[in-house]
Amino acid sequence: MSIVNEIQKRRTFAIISHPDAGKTTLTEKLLLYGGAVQLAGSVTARKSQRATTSDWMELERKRGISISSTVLQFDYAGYRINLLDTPGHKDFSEDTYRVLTAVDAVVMVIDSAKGIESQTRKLFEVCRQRGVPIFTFMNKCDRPMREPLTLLDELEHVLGIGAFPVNWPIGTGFDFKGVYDRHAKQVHLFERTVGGQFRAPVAIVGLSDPVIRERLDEATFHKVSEELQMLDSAGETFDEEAVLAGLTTPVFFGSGLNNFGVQLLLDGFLKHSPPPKARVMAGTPIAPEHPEFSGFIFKIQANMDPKHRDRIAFLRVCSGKFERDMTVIHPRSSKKVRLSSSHKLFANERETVDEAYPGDIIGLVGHSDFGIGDTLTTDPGIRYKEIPRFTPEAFAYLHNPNTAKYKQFRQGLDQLLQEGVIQVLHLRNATIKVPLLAAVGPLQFEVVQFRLESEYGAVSRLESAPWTVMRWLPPEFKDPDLDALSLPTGSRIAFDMGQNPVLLFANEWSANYFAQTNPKAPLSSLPVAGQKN
Ligand SMILES: Nc1nc2c(ncn2[C@@H]2O[C@H](COP(=O)(O)OP(=O)(O)OP(=O)(O)O)[C@@H](O)[C@H]2O)c(=O)[nH]1
Ligand SMILES: [Mg+2]
Repeated sequence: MSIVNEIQKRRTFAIISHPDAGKTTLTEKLLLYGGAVQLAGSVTARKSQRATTSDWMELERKRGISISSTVLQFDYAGYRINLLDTPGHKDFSEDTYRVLTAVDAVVMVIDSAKGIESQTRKLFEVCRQRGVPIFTFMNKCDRPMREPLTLLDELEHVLGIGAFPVNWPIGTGFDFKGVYDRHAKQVHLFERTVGGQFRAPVAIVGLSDPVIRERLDEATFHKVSEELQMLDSAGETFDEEAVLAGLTTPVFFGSGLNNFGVQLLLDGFLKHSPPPKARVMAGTPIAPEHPEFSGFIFKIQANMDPKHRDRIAFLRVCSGKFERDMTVIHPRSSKKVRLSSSHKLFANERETVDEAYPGDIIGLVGHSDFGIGDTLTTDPGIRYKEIPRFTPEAFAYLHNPNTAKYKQFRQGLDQLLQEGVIQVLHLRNATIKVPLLAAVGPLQFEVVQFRLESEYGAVSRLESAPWTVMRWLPPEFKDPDLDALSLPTGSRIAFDMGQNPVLLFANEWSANYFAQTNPKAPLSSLPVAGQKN
């Protein structure tokens, strides 16, 4: 098959939303349709019992929340799908934002009882800035939900995106009977299956079919007929271009847990979502068909498979063909590297992969030099700059109470630092050398502690640190410049992992006060370009 055909059959997308809207549950059901898992792991009401494919980390299973994004590759209906389930919690959002650089489309999941929540709004903004096409799944229709028209209205007014309902719910809560496919003018009637584990049986009939009339009470039938008439008379047609530009979102209703509407979502998504397109590098588009191989690393994860105890770098292929054992340039180190250990990923399972095409996400094992954001390519002219940087807002000391385990503690911490979701800072003139951790949110510290113990056997103790704001100083500042600063009470000078000077403040006010009183020391909320990292 030619590379063009391979590219055309790739679909690479992330599922995003506010915590608990049902991303992991939906992921599980999508895998079921892809035939990737025989029996979708049931996400039971008792969170402690859940065992989904995508939430494979021990802590994720314990807590019932996603902590780290997961890549799942499978084939369905002639497509090669690379699906990424992302964590919703804002403390883990750095991971989610990085994933958004590696995908060509997203499915935004909304809890239909809650509407658009804060984290969904933030993630949506990032997608809009990147011009990523967005597909919406109104989830949890099996429970009392907001009026569907209100939900559409919210998309348009809160997010400012056009909404085109592809299907429409019939009844809600206990009376949820299925969805109406507006294009095919057919009703998909759903039956509940135990825990939604099997593909839900579907019967397809027209709205005026006696089967429907029998199942619907008069009021629901009239309400749905009226709503559908209203949508039709609004006269909007499905505007493919607006969808691809991220200006309109196709909306699907359903219930992930009960498998209602999941196949309609999957089929509708595949029909209208784009294959991999050109990546812009320093203003120049690099087409996926570009003859040279290129890609970038957007995530690193250690110990995914306890049997292997290694780290995987996740690479998104952007152009050309990847072949195992190929030699590529690693521009950051200016080295040539042979990529011999490449894997296809399915949550924490992996399988050697010999070739990959644009859109694919592959796992590379055994290159400690690789960092997040790095480009790998056979074309020396390509260097992607995709990965966004974040300013830490949570700080804590991490003590090692057990000196006999110092080696495990240090090694574990070093490996987790390579994943890039926490940083370690060094206070200037520190008397004790306890690692000072910095992260986007405090839950990351709990994850570090848990993983240090479960993956490295090192117990640790966390001590909160009194700062909430971190700012970078000009990288050329040396000791005399630092000595000359007049610091507000409670502030400290520290160094990041690239030895760049930073300031830690108790709060915004204190940071602003510093800025006013030290005009010669301009602060930046992100490391200035050209700094070491
Ligand atoms: N009633 C109902 N519950 C659902 C549905 N989909 C998911 N849930 C429940 O919602 C809860 C959260 O589901 P998850 O799939 O873990 O949500 P998530 O979006 O992955 O959460 P994070 O990854 O932590 O952000 C679980 O208890 C699910 O069983 C649905 O369609 N109907
Ligand atoms: Mg999840």
